[in-house]
Amino acid sequence: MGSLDIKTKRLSVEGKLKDVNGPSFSSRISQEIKGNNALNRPYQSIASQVLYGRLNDLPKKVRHYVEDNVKLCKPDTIHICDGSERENELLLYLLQRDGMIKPLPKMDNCWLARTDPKDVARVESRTFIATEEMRDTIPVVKNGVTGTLGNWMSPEDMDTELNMRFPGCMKGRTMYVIPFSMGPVGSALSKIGIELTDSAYVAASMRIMTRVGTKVLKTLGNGDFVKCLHSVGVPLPLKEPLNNNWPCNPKDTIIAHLPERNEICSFGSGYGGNSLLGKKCFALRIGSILGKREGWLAEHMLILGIENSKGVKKYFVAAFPSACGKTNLAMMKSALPDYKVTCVGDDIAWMRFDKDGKLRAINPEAGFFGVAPGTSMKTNPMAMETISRNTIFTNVAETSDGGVFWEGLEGEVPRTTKIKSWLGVEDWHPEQGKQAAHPNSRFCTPAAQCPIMDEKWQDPEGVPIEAIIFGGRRPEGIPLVYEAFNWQHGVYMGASMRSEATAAAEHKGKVIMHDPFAMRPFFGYNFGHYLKHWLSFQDKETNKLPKIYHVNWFRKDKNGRFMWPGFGENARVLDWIFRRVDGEDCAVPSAIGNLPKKGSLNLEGLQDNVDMDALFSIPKDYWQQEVRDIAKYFDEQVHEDLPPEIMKELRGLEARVNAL
Ligand code: GTP
Ligand code: SPV
Ligand code: MN
Repeated sequence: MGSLDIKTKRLSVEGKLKDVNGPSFSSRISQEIKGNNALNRPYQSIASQVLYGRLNDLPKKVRHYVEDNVKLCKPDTIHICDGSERENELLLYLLQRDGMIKPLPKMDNCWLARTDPKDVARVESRTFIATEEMRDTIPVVKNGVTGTLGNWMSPEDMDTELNMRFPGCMKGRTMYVIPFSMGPVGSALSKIGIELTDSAYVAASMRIMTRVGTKVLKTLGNGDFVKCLHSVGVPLPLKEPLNNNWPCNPKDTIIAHLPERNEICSFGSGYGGNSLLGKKCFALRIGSILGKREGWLAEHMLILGIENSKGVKKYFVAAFPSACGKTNLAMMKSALPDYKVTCVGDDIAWMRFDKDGKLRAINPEAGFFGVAPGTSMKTNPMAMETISRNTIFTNVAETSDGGVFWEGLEGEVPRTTKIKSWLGVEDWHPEQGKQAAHPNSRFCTPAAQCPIMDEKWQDPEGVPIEAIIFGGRRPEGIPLVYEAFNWQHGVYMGASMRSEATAAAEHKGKVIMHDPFAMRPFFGYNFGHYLKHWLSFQDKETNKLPKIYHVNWFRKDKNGRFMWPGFGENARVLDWIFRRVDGEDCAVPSAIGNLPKKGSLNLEGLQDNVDMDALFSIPKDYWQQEVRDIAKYFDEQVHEDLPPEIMKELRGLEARVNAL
């Protein structure tokens, strides 16, 4: 229990039996390179390098993984994380000593890190999945088209790439050994990973984002774990000076997943999803593969509880692309006094149908790595309270009185305070035309500090899900909310999601991108097979399938202003969904799905002047173009791997839109 016992199970969706827990990259290398003394050192010789923790306390498999990688990466010293407070103090001390963080005296145990400006977001173009069969990882695209649903490499080519990077990459540095659990320690739904990293910033952040420490090792015993190797890729002594004391190697960055070996190897970036390997790499990419194999779902979704004044409570999940509102919805302060929202998770959901056919979800994480800009007492007071202590901020601006600043906080800092921008510009003013904080600047903060954490947020059984919500940034054409006719139509809605690009990855500009299920950067396997997996849940009669919705908080008017106030006011949409799930007759069919009946959206007390007709309009031309774009996307990108059910849904939509 708690560990990964997947040795003999199938990996390939197409049905080939494969060894899914093969030797790690480092152990293969050490077997291959004969006659290299350093690599052939006996295991015992690394014990003297351990400065913190005891090698002998590690389960044998973990010890071997550490030993192999010490030989490969050649760190000077080793620190085995125990999760204690003493350890946290040590990490923070070392990070300050090295100039990677500084204290924020206005706040309580809060810290500011400024990165090299070249290392500020996930790097999708350098993120790969290596499997024997390309088709296990990505759909075969139409002739002449460049695939956009993930990057594949053969395991042999990947070995070559890794071999050019990892040998000796930790010279002069400390290797941190981080045993972590995704999900409550010991829960049957949880999984364990071991991250080896040469970044103390990663070690300190992983302690916040996941459950780290000795307890995890006890639960693991001699079970299998996801092997997570990370290096900033800057051995010492330095060849050139660092920028902001932030080691990184953008030129050689690679984020590699080897699902057949249960392994992640990430090189060159210290930031976010590139380096905190429990998050996107494990909980989504490797997680979705495990989910396909074992009959569950790993999704880029928040989980929230919503309770009405009669004490009736429901749980919803929602998938929005990166920087499109998950954290905000997950901990919203409802503008409707009749409702209370509680937070289970803000980014990732692991879900499975239980034996009674109820869909249950856990949040595999223990912290929030949330977008800072836009967060304020007005938009997200719960997040503001959460981040007031024990928080690591990265790439935000700082105030002269030792606090933080970013776009959106203009009304909450005294005018007399001076602001230093994330790039170090001392007397920053908006008139200078540059942003104070990087648009992907973030806070890393313990979930337990959020004042509205749900009482069941750590329940090993998970919470029962009654609605699934999809959404994105759609400036045009897409109504505030609509409901799928049924599960299959809902799966189509997820598949056809699109959204404006954001700063969470390297994409430039505000182009509208396809982002099916908000998972485009996070699919661990072929998107066509993923759709088949989602559709398969409707085949089991005992499954109580949640209703599925699409929302859009981001529609704009002619003047480029948001038509809907958003944030706490989104409770009005949750209320309508709540009542629909309860069976209330408050919807009317339209070409694209069920819309709220006139007057059924509770607008009582809404201060803003909202043009509801415009907000819910379904422009025929726009939707005809939408159907053409999606048909082209499916044809080119998913091609023969597109399940016929999805094409049928698209054709149905096309006919209904043409009849508008
Ligand atoms: P990731 O952590 O990247 O997965 O992002 P996320 O989906 O959690 O997005 P988050 O809630 O952090 O919101 C991203 C940005 O969108 C922030 O700047 C928010 O202020 C803004 N935002 C969130 N909800 C709303 C809304 O309802 N309306 C408007 N206009 N903006 C919103
Ligand atoms: C996202 O990009 O969806 C995030 C931030 O949640 S990161 O952890 O960098 O992936
Ligand atoms: Mn995210």
